[in-house]
Amino acid sequence: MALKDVLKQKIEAHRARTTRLVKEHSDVKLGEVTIGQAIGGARGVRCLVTDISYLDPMEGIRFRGKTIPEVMNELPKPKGKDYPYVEGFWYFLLTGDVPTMQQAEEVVADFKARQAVPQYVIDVLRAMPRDTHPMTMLSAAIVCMQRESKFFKFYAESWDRMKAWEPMYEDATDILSRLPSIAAYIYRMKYRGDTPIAPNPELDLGGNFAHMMGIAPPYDDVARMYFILHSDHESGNASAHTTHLVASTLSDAYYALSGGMNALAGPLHGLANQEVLGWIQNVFAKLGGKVPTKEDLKKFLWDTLNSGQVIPGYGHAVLRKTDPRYMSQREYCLKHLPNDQLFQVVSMIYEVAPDILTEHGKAKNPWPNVDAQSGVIQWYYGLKEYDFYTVLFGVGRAIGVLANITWDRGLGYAIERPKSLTTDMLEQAAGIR
Ligand code: NMX
Ligand code: MLT
Repeated sequence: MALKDVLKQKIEAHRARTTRLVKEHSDVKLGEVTIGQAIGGARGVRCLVTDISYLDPMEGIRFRGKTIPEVMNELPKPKGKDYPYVEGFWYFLLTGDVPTMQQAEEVVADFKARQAVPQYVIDVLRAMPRDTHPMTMLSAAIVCMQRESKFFKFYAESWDRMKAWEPMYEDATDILSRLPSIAAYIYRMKYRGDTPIAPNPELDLGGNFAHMMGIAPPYDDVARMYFILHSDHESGNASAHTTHLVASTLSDAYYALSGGMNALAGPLHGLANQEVLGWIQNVFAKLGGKVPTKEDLKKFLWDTLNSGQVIPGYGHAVLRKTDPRYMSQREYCLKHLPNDQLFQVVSMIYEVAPDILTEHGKAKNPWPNVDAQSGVIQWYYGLKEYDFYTVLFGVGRAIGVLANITWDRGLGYAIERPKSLTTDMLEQAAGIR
């Protein structure tokens, strides 16, 4: 059965569960909200629902109930490759079923049929000053394609709440199939002397991305691994939440994803992976261009903290242990680039930073997150323009957030609109006014 038919069955079967919860159990409490949470970024407030992934603070992410190693082992892979088809992973995130090889390859073919990027997107990118940040370019490219939206037309011409997930799914698939070409175009235009490479119709998404970037294998496997690892982190993270919030107004996937990418562009979120590399280059520059000693590195970490900066790539709003996405990339490095100098520095930071952050006493989680490791792999394969790294994160993140908003429409989630209070009201609640 084709992906869209499987998804239709799943959504229709699931609706009864959501409807029952809303109709019969709406008053059941999931927690309370404190003043600390209201001022402090709603940390830990349980008020979002998604079945695409779940983040346990100690274990890390599970996609559709599976750990990262399970996903990497169980999903179908292109022949001779170590990492799964991104297209098969899209099938898995949407349906919760591990696709067969045939089902994964059907999605590969569907993506190919949709992947042509309209010329006006290229024109928009080319009209932007070349020193524009690549995340601005990515976000603009996505939103300028909004005129293609099938959801937008469906709303205007034949709205049916029960069927709204279908045009959302179509938009999501159109966008996903085009994003690698858009990202690679931005890269080649901006950093490789304006020499874009046309897609190769023989290749899957990961293979094609590597090809269009002009980077030889095994970078195709790096791309598959990277996009899968960055896809989803339950729905409270800033990019997923923004995408969900925008889509909750019945804005289409183009508007919603562009918004999500703007959230990802912040240094406390996705941009941290660019910051990590910049920071490590600084370590090299300041400590004599070689792998520093542990003592030198400790001093550098303290200098960073004492100057009021965060250690990029460390800490997390939910996680309280090393991010398994960090570990997954570390495994890749241990296998493919164990002697790389940058990897050695990253490993040394892993040895010293958690103790220093603990002694510093502020960060609730002193362990590394996904961003601490990812730039090293890109750098190793020649992708040294680290302001591009968040674009890679964005292409991956699109998979998760687009799966989420497809399900949002399938289950008819409401427009999001939490209630705000005034400072006077908080003081009254605290008994100090
Ligand atoms: N280095 C120094 N201080 C830190 C760090 C860090 N890596 N992480 C947290 N803190 C500080 C934080 O700034 C805050 O200080 P203050 O009270 O002065 O405002 C204090 O510790 C408490 O923060 P937490 O509750 O531990 O963290 P929170 O949930 O607010 O924020 C992050 C989570 C991820 C934004 C934060 O840990 C951080 O800024 N990390 C560095 C940037 C980073 O790696 N971001 C990437 C996140 C993952 N991603 O891919 O999106
Ligand atoms: C993410 O992948 O979105 C980050 O780890 C941040 C988060 O989960 O809040």
